[in-house]
Amino acid sequence: MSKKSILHILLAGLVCQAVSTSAVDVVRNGGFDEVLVGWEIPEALADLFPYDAALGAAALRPWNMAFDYRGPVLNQPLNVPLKAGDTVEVSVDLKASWQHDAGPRSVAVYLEFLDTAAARHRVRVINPDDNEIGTDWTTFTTTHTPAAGMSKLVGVSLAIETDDYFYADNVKVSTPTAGAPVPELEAVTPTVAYGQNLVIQGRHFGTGGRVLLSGSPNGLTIQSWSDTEIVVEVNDPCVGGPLTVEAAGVRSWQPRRVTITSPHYTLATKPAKVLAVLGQQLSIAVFANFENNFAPAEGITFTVTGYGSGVAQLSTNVIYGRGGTQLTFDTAGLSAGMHQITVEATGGGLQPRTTTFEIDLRQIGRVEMSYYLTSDPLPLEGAHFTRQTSAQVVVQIFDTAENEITGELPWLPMTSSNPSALDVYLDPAPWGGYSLLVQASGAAVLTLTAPNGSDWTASVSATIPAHPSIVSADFLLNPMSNAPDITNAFTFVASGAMSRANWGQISFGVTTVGGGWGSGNKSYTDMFILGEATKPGEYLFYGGGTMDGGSATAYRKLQVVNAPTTGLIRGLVNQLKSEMHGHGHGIEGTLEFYDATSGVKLFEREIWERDNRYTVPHLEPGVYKLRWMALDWEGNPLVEPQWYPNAATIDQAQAVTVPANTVVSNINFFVSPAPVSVSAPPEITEPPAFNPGTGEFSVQIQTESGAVYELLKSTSLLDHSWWPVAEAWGDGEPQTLKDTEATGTKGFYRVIRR
Ligand SMILES: [Ca+2]
Repeated sequence: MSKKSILHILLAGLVCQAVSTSAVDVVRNGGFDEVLVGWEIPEALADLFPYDAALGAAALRPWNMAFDYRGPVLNQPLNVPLKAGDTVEVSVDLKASWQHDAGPRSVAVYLEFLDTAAARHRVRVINPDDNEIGTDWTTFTTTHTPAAGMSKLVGVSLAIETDDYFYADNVKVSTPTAGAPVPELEAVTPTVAYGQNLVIQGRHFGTGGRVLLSGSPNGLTIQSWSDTEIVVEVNDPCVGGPLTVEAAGVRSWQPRRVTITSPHYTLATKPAKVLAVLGQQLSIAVFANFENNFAPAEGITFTVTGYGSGVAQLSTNVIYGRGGTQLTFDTAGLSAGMHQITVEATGGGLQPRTTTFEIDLRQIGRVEMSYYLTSDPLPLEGAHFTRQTSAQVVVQIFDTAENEITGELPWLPMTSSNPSALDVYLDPAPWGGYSLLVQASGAAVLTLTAPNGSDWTASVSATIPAHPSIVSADFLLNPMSNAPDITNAFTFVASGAMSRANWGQISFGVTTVGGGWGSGNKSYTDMFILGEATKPGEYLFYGGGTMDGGSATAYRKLQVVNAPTTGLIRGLVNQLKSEMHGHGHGIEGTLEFYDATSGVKLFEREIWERDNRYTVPHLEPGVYKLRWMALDWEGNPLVEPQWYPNAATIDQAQAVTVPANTVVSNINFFVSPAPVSVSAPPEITEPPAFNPGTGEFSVQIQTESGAVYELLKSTSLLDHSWWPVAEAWGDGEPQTLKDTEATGTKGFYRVIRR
């Protein structure tokens, strides 16, 4: 179906409004001809550039965005007074990437309003079904009538609400009257110590308002305010970050970054918001980044508040260095709804800091279980199988409001009442899932259990012919140890002579060391050893063959345990920014083991996981000091190495005793990008500007004495490769930075201050 030129009218309702023919489009650079001028990239995406140079449009999921990011991608502040009866026309062109799969509703356009009591309200005005968006551009429009009491339209934003790939262009917001200008920042003191003044220069600041750093006015005292300059004194507990001026409720765009040079710390949680179901246990990382040699002897102490009848437990209440603590939160006792949990920290003679995370707690309303043998799903309830096989089981979980929430939840356990006939295998990897192993004739009830004990069942049965079938399939050793010198055997016996045998294992690295046919080719034995340091767990093997009358395959689970003469440690590597490694939640690096007494490095283990949990099995018992070293694709350190726990040096590290036949848990790391020297933070002083190949490019900047400025060029904003084309030493005067060789292809320019 062609999706070109389809005009989608959403939310129009039945109320007909006379829309003024002189409606004015109040969006600046809605077609992205000037790249992202006028648009603000949210702080959470500060490292990204949501723009597609080839399309000349906004990329709502840039390639390096964290897989799990949901929220605004581009915001534009507006300043449009409204009167009763005014309507707002909104229009946007949307396009799907070839990579997208038709999900629910991935793209949303929000308007932000200010009411007469100065409270802000976000309203989702466009949110089409993904099926309505093609790989060609489609225009979506709506006419929105603001709720009663809205006095001003203060923003428009483009948001991505699934993990899918979309583009947006030609954003238009038309109102009966033209808007007034929004505050614009031109120069901001980049670094400041507590007790000092910050000078903000720009335009359209009006006569008063607020200054926000990292979204908070705390610790900021306005000294003077004019239309073009604001002076504000900065004190604890201000933590720096992106600076926004809010004049009469209207915010500036393109925040400038301010760094606090006094010793202090910042708090953050990850995740900041989590969707969970009743009774679920959550693991939240609480980060405390110590800055500028902040090193209180007594450490900083955490308390958790606001959780009602939930149960909160911290892995440690006090930390002494840059890092964090792990919050385990049991939602048992909480009711469905939104819950805001606050973590407060005190210490170091500073005012307390708080950080919050939100739990969107849902009740499961309905579960749908189906299975695939071929390409079409069939209901699991009542399923009857007539041959030995493995069927993929798909579980879909819906809340009481019928929203599907499966993808947000961990795998729920599923058990079988009769595993010798019909067994269940769960591959616990994020991309894994359930398999129903049809082994023998019989009936079973499969039970899926929710964290609060609610369960859902499906009755399944099988009638397996005596022939062709696999009459037995067994391991010599089950469970088996992960010691590298143990040989195990998997033998399967068929109901008749096999002309061909098939065997193997799923998601598992084993090495075959021999094997062969049994008498009359009715059985086959595979001798194997495990890969080095195989993790304990359940692994799935299969064995089968072709016989007279057809073929049959049996599936069996092998239980691998840690060798009892060795130890095992487990933990989490928490990364404040998940895009740090470019693959979502995953972790990649080495865990280094040092002799706790001599400090000599003994060995290291490479860790590569699709989520942030790691397991190091088969460890020689000992007393170690441990260091996490994260590496990028080329093996370069990406984050500060960290000693356990939260330590910068081996002397500050704690010894970890690893006994034999014991699991040592909660060896957690909290890593942040290596801190930049505060005396010379590179700062983007001019946001990227586009030069369409006119042959010359120059920009004038106001310089500061002693600072060094560079004009950088890039041919594509997608790969983040910028190179210097001009340099200037600041002298307190305006200076011009010029690309004298801008005769080639079109490019992008920005100015940074070193
Ligand atoms: Ca465009």
